Amino acid sequence: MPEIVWYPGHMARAKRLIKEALPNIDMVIELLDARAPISSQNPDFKSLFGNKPVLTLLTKSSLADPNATQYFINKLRRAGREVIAIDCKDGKNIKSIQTGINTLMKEKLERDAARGIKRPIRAMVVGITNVGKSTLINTISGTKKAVAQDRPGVTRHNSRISVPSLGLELTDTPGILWHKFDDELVGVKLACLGSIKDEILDTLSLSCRLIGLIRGKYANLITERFKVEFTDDDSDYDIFNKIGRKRGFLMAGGVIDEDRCAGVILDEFRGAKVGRITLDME
Ligand SMILES: Nc1nc2c(ncn2[C@@H]2O[C@H](COP(=O)(O)OP(=O)(O)OP(=O)(O)O)[C@@H](O)[C@H]2O)c(=O)[nH]1
Ligand SMILES: [Mg+2]
Repeated sequence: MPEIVWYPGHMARAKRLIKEALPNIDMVIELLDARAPISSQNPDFKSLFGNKPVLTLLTKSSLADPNATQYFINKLRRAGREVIAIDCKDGKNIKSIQTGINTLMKEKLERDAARGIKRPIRAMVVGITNVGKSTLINTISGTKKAVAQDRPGVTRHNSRISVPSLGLELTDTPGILWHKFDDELVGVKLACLGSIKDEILDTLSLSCRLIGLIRGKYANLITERFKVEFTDDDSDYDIFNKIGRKRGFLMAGGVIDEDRCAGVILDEFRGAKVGRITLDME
């Protein structure tokens, strides 16, 4: 698979904007995609956020394998992290976010109360592109102030949204990736999730890599969704071809329309039509 050019210039700028805003925030809300809670974690995180309290939210949890989500929650909690699995589409655990924030900010809230001060908690929402930062802010604030769309790189500037009823001031930030993936599989997984622009990807290779990632643990979901049978002897591309034929994605001469088939496989995975699948596995 050709190298993915995933670090457009605007991300360096976005990272700078985040750094500049940090002194004026009380805490960080870190969003990880529940379908890849390890791969969607920014390795520069510690150096970026230093000692700020961090609430970690696993987003889009209705799309992820619930057993895997529980596994990763336990793992992150054992590492001392405050973590909640949420979903903005079905509202799962949205109310618990406030509790998580208050737990982390307990000392500040008590200090302010003792002094008779009432100040909002200033939280910055960060995470990779397309993980759901703007959607979360809209969900918490009950507004549509943050622009949210199903493509990466929608938010380009920091913006502050006040939620006086909850005593919160939320900062939406542009999604950032990091400069180099130590493991190229991380890049592949983030691309499968839709966090890297499809235009810069070879979707045929990507959809075959996706099949490769999920065929072991979730072979039954591939069979059920696409009505194809396969064995260990089939390559990922063989399975791709079977899916294309079954769906009738054929061009003149009976050749598979690979672009169309790849697009459909990626779309149906991203929309969890194939099932609830987590790409990080341990
Ligand atoms: N199913 C599901 N979809 C979600 C959830 N949160 C966000 N989405 C979808 O994910 C897509 C991206 O959401 P955004 O809120 O724009 O993501 P973002 O992190 O702000 O993205 P950038 O600004 O590009 O970095 C949209 O199509 C949302 O509807 C969720 O909890 N569940
Ligand atoms: Mg956004």
